[in-house]
Amino acid sequence: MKIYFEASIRGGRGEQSIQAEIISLLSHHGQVLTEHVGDASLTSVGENKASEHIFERDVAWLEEADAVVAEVTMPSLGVGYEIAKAESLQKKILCVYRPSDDRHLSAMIDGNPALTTQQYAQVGDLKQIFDKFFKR
Ligand code: 6K6
Repeated sequence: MKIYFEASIRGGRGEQSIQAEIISLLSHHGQVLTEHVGDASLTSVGENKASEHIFERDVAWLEEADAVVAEVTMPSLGVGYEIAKAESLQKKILCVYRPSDDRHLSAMIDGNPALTTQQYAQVGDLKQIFDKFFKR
């Protein structure tokens, strides 16, 4: 199982440590193609590579992936793009987020019947969510 994990980079790196924990959980279900997303040394400036290179590499990985998991708590243009791209490629997509009183998930994600969307409170809650998603 090849898993494309996506989460905010230039949208903000405040979720990085949670992203790293999610990658660790996902690695029990297959090969995570995008491990760099959780890398603490990757700042909101991103990798020291040209944007064109990153775009081409990430789209190729998306095409190769069997499943896509998106952490959407931190809004990110790149993640929104990747979700739409994955949908057009007919990938199996899971979006996870932590709800809060002052933050609401975009209706374009929450209202999309092609996506499986799950709320969680703590990273530990994701184990059961991932077990169920990857069993289907
Ligand atoms: C390169 C040079 C300067 O900044 C960069 C950005 N580096 C990235 N490296 C790898 N993947 C990236 C990069 N930027 C965006 N992505 C992809 O978009 C990842 O797969 C993330 O899921 C998503 C994050 O989008 P933004 O808009 O939050 O950056």
